[in-house]
Amino acid sequence: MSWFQVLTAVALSTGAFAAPHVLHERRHVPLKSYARERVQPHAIIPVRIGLKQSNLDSGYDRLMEVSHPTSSNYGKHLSAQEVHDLFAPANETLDAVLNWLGDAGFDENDVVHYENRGWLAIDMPAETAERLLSTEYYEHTFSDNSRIGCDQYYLPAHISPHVDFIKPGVKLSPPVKKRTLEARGFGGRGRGGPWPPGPPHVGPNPFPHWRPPPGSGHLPKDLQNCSVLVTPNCLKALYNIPQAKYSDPSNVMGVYETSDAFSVQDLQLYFQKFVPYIPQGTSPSVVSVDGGVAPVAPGDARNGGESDLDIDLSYAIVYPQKVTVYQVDDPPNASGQYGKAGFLNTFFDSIDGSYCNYTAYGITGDSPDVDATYPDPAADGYKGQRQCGTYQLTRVVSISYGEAEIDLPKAYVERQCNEIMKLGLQGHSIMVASGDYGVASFPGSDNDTYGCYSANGQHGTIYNPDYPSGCPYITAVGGTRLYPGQTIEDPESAMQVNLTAVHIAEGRPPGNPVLALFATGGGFSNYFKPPSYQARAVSQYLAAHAPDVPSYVVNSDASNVGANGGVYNRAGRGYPDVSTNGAFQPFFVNLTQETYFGTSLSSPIFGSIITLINEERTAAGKGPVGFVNPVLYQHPEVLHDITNGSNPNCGSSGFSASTGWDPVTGLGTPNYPAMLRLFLSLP
Ligand SMILES: *[C@@H]1O[C@H](CO)[C@@H](O)[C@H](O)[C@H]1NC(C)=O
Ligand SMILES: *[C@@H]1O[C@H](CO)[C@@H](O)[C@H](O)[C@H]1NC(C)=O
Ligand SMILES: *[C@@H]1O[C@H](CO)[C@@H](O)[C@H](O)[C@H]1NC(C)=O
Ligand SMILES: *[C@@H]1O[C@H](CO)[C@@H](O)[C@H](O)[C@H]1NC(C)=O
Ligand SMILES: *[C@@H]1O[C@H](CO)[C@@H](O)[C@H](O)[C@H]1NC(C)=O
Ligand SMILES: *[C@@H]1O[C@H](CO)[C@@H](O)[C@H](O)[C@H]1NC(C)=O
Ligand SMILES: CC(=O)N[C@H]1CO[C@H](CO)[C@@H](O)[C@@H]1O
Ligand SMILES: CC(=O)N[C@H]1CO[C@H](CO)[C@@H](O)[C@@H]1O
Repeated sequence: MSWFQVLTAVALSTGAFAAPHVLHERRHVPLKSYARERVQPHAIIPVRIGLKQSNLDSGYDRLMEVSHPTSSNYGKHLSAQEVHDLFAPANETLDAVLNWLGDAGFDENDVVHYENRGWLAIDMPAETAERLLSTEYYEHTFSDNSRIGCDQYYLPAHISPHVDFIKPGVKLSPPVKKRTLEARGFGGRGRGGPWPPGPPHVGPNPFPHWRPPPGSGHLPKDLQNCSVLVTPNCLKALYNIPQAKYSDPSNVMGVYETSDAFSVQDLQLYFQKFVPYIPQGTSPSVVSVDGGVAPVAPGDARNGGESDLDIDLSYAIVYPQKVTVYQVDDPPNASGQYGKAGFLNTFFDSIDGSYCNYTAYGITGDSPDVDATYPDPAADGYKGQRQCGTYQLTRVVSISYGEAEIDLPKAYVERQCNEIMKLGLQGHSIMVASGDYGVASFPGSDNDTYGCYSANGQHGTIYNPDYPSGCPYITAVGGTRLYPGQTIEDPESAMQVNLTAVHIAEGRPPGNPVLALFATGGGFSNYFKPPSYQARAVSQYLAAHAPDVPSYVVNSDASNVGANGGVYNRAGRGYPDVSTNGAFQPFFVNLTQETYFGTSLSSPIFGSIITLINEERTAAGKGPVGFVNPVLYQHPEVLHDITNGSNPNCGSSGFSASTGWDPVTGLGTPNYPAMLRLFLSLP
């Protein structure tokens, strides 16, 4: 360790506190409305300092270099080491921050420097942290947990430029919500019932009096009912997907899960009925991140459906290829359940080596409940060390979880998005479900029944874009559907299902009014601009098809969201990028077949299709496709443009699907043979 060698000769232990401070981060909306009290002065807070990384401004260009179809370096992905070296914080950044901590009286043994050089971890009493950052730490009480944070904090002027952000800080991560899980109590199980409550679903036969449409007579029997019961055969017919034949170990399909867990028996029932060539007993490998546990028994409260259906769909498309589940966080306090951590952090740590050694140093003790920390002191908690760089990430991973972008500080979101960029540089393809309530976030988000946003004089009328869909380095997947009179030969529409009406048709109570607005998530980020690969698509959409509602142009700290009565940011990154069917699909959960809805279904379908393309490229001696957006925006002709339907919410009409890219269905649904030809033609 050399950092004390660079200390100035007069290292005053008060210097760190006396230096002139500048405001580093402030919450737009102070958290005063929650019950809270000052953290006890002697309580130990695990402080994490995110260092500014170098070369991040060139990250986008580096990613385009390996992902854009016209680049001569297409497909020449970087190794993990090359990526780490490229972005590691500059030595002067590290030296400056270590000197500052040294001035404050910390010893080098107090500070843990994470392997990828992005983070410093240091445990300190609350009163010390408060002096260091000129702030006050509060413990905020929520219904089932409490989290620490502050409304703003300051750093010395010469340190601020070297620091991304500090945790705990202005970020109080909201409880992480599963795409479909947020519809808690909506899908048949009552409010207050078991957790997780499961994705929205209805009975096995949503249209009891339905008969195959007249135009379906010439179709094979198993394809006649595809408008009301979307089986794997229907999906394959819609997108011309052949039965898979490869199983190269490099192309195992990955799915991310937290808290929710699959049941082996449910998978078998699905395979038996809908994909009978998959042998009974087939089940995914489970990578347990920080104590994640799966599978569970069919009747377990954690078997809410999300994992079952992600795995069912992946196998149905990629078998004989294998599937790996990243089961993230220990069950009693899994982040999805108690919202203790940004929901992707522990996952990215486990595959990217940043949070190691956290508990190996420093003071442990009565640390208040801040982030998911391991070993977890809870009775059934995970007792091991936090995992860091332990696992290889599969080439493709599908994530059907998300939250409202605006609930996370911009710097936090940008930093996590950069991690996704680094994975793209290494040749990984990350898919995420784009959301299920149209232009709103989850019902209940931001204290709004419909999940809409309120600010700048507007109440529940501002659109509420999704995280991580707004990240320009991810492939956000929206949902589509057929209408009951249609067949697989008709074009699909945007996924928009009045679940209230379906409930009534089934003779059930109508349920929450939000269910009438169930529709594919889409819109424009408040934190990211349209990336260059998307800029033309977005401007064409806005020029020709902008909805008849006021908009705003977001400012650099996103504090003017909703200004002048605007309801969406017309200068934002648009999402989704692509879409696939996300309605009327049958799954077995807790041994019972029901019919499921949501972009949770769409993301694993699209990810599995990318896996098939990677397999063909492997067979042709080529590498993985990595980040697919630049190729797809350059060649929208390999997707079926979806031009019907919309995603209304927040008291207005939302956006409409239209010719070309739109913030409802993106570029459209896969035309597999055309996509394959294109990707095989690239180096
Ligand atoms: C940064 O520090 C490391 C280790 O002290 C050293 O090996 C490296 O050469 C330094 N890099 C630069 C650019 O000074
Ligand atoms: C299709 O729907 C009809 C009418 O409900 C039903 O009789 C038939 O069994 C269904 N076919 C399949 C393959 O599910
Ligand atoms: C699973 O089904 C069984 C039998 O119907 C039921 O008793 C149990 O409560 C169900 N489990 C959950 C979590 O819904
Ligand atoms: C949420 O809304 C309720 C009812 O409108 C209100 O009483 C409460 O203060 C709001 N809470 C926050 C945090 O805005
Ligand atoms: C949804 O369906 C219900 C029942 O048919 C109807 O009352 C309601 O107006 C519909 N809502 C929308 C937004 O279509
Ligand atoms: C277009 O979408 C509307 C709902 O927005 C639906 O009622 C209609 O059937 C769809 N038309 C076609 C041709 O798919
Ligand atoms: C992954 C990592 O950084 N591991 C380190 C944790 O700390 C021990 C002791 O200093 C090192 O030996 C490991 O390399
Ligand atoms: C099952 C379990 O140990 N749950 C714990 C999760 O964390 C909360 C505090 O955030 C505890 O109260 C629970 O006991």
